[in-house]
Amino acid sequence: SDWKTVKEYEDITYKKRDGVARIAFNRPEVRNAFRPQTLFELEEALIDAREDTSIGVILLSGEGPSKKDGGWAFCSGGDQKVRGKQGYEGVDGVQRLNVLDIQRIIRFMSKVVICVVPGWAVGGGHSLHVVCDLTLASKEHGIFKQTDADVASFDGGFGSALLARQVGQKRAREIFFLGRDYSAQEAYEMGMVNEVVPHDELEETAFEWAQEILGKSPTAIRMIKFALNLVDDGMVGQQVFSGEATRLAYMTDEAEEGRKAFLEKRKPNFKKFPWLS
Ligand code: 1HA
Repeated sequence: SDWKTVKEYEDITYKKRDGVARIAFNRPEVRNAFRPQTLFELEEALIDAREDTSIGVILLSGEGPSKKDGGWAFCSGGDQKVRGKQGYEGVDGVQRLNVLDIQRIIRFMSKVVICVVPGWAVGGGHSLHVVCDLTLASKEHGIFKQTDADVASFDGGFGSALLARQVGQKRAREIFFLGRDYSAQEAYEMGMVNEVVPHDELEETAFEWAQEILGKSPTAIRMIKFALNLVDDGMVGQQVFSGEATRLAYMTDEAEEGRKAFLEKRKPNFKKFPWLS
């Protein structure tokens, strides 16, 4: 089947096809920089995809190329034109750092998020790629760059600490302290990109990766994602992982007895359930 647009937005595109959701930044003239509105739209789409039980994989990408100069981008981070003293200013006049909400949704989502990088992944856009479960990048146009220290910003959370888990401490410091450009191939060699793909094949390859994942056990994929997060996510990691354990426990006869007993206003009878060794 073909991609079906879920909803028309101003700053993003959002489509679904065969168990896959594709959400893409759509401000190619500014290298897909985000403003608060972009992130509110992204949040709504991500939550819609998360709540849709027919969707197992989300592709996060950037539309392009720019009509101005033909440049490609995944995302160039916060829109510096709307940056104020307390964050990025929305049309409501409120200044926010709401990309952090997006990072948490991706990190704690019970589905796989694949970052599809057709061009620049820069600043807060670089950090979004870091927090996604997998990254596929365009061989010709993919460029990774962490400009935070150039514009006096810093992602001291997943954007840096998780990056160090992926590429090692020395490389993470180099990426942040020098802010150089790294090709898709260099990013692959550092361990922060899963595959370098010819530009023309990037979208189809991402869809194929998604289809391969969709052939797996949803429970196993969820448990592994949250298990891999757990060690770095502290008590929230435990909460998220344990939530899945609770879900599995709910599926047992033992849990059923507990629920039934309450509703039937009687004492639960757990006698038939063994104290496993
Ligand atoms: O670190 C955080 C946060 C940390 C904690 C909590 C929240 C956070 C939220 C956000 C961020 C950040 O994202 S800070 C980092 C912000 N981003 C940047 O510093 C990247 C700025 N852009 C660039 O370095 C370059 O534009 C580029 C490497 C992405 C692309 O270079 P290129 O290909 O040479 O294109 P360029 O001509 O520079 O850009 C094309 C157009 O896009 C320009 O506009 P024009 O002159 O045509 O009018 C350019 O101004 C615009 N543009 C690019 N990036 C941004 C942007 N406009 C606004 N904001 C941008 N980020």
